[in-house]
Amino acid sequence: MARTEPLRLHDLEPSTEEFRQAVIDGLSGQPKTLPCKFFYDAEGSRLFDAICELPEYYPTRTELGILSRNAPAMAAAIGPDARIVEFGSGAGVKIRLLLAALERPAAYVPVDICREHMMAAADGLAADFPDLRIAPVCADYTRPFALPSIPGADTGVTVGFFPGSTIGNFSPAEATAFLARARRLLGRGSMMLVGADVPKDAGVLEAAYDDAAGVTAAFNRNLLVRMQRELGAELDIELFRHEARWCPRNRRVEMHLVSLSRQEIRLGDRVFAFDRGESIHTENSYKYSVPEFRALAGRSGWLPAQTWTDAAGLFAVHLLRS
Ligand code: AVI
Repeated sequence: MARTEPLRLHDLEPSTEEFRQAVIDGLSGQPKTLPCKFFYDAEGSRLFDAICELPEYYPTRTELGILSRNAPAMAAAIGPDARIVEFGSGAGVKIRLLLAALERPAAYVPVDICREHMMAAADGLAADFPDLRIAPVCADYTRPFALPSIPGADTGVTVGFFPGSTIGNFSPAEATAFLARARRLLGRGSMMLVGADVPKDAGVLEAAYDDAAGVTAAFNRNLLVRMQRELGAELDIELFRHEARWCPRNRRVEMHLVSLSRQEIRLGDRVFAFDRGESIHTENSYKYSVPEFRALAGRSGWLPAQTWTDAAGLFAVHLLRS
């Protein structure tokens, strides 16, 4: 199929109003929180791509290694004419390894919260895979959404692709609910490939989330930049410090913005007071051993079929069958 039309976008990007409400809700609570999905405006997506290149941030290169070594086995398990739905498609680097190995992939549906970033990646893929039907959906995939119908791409299996250990940014209960929802969305006979980071040494984990070049700190503080620019919030970014903490009890890395002094953030007629040392909890990144993740997938109705890891067991990619 030669491409003649520009890509048609299904657009459900969160509104500024939704961001404002999330900030009001999150800063009114105790402890203060902000949802990590708001990291990903154009600048946040650019910073995240830079994080993926950092020496300390092992998940991306480790997962890329697993995918490149095992893409033929994954493609054999999936079969021909597959439709791939990628949740949080971002820069679209990993999907290329899978698409290149698959036999006649029929369609690709990237789903991402950042329209600009996703469309740039989808345009690049369209140029490199001219026979692939690409139907981008700009949506918050933590909320229900519908898949676009793609004429001519309905003979093979539908496969959800969720790499990068983004599943770890949900709580275990949310992750179970998300996987169950994805199973219903993808339909009968579907499969899912999920990347999940594995617990390891605290020093390795904390360095991965607090790199020497300060890119992750800028990524975290970009939430404050967005609050100023998009919501007109009055705050002093310099008075917040980035912190990453490995919490072994919860098996998660937490990211925080810690207030360096007693201060206030003003948003319209709302005032949010901070004590010195008080933080905004901005992200959790849960880590799962292979058996822990397979058990979680099982609780959401999937059958864990195969798992691929690297030699050091730093990261795992799981194939689930419905
Ligand atoms: C997108 N997600 C899987 C990343 C992670 O590792 O939890 C987000 C991230 N936060 C800081 N560095 C990377």
